[in-house]
Amino acid sequence: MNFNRSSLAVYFILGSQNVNDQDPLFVLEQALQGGVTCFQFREKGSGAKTGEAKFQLAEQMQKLCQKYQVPFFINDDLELAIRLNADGIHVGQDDLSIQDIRKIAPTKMKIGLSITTTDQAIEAEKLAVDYIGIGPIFQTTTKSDAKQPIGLEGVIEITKAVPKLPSVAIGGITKSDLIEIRKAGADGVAVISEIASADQPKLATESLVKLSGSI
Ligand code: 3NM
Repeated sequence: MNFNRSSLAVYFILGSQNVNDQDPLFVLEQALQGGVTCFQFREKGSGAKTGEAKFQLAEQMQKLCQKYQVPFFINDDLELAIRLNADGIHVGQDDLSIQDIRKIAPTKMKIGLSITTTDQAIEAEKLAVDYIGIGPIFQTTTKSDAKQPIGLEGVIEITKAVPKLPSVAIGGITKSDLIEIRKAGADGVAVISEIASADQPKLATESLVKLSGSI
């Protein structure tokens, strides 16, 4: 598995709590067929699976990502990431620290960190994480404890401060925002609803991938 800046172009995040009637594995495979460039398993919030059920879903999702050769990240569960030998782990500001992750995780495991401010981005660069998730950009109903949106101006300010650090923008992003977000300096967009809540997740993904390829 190869992970680099371009892996962030169309970054899909999903947990079983993000789908209504559909099978999360079906939605993921549609997204993979549509061309997502990175995937994060984020099983969090009300109704989320835990324990063995969470492990089994993660394992099946990882197999799908391997089939399509798409990097597989786990959100905020280092034990699970290690057990599955995931390509990467993604954490927030209040989760396990990057230093603690490095003490336990295999050195090749990639690390992503969520940030909202320029100071946090500068700190993330010092910590030498592999990428930052900048957000929330817009209002989102998917994450109940999301911070105040920072808008495109926030993306511009942060990516100017840490131009060498790969970044993906997140929070309330739809296809009509993709070009502006890339122009603002982010290497890609991370979405849940735009794909998971679409009538046709594969088509929704293809739209994002096409726009991304037009830049
Ligand atoms: N993290 P949607 S916003 C998982 O700001 C997540 O760090 C955010 O979902 C952050 O694409 C968010 O449906 C939810 O808005 C993204």
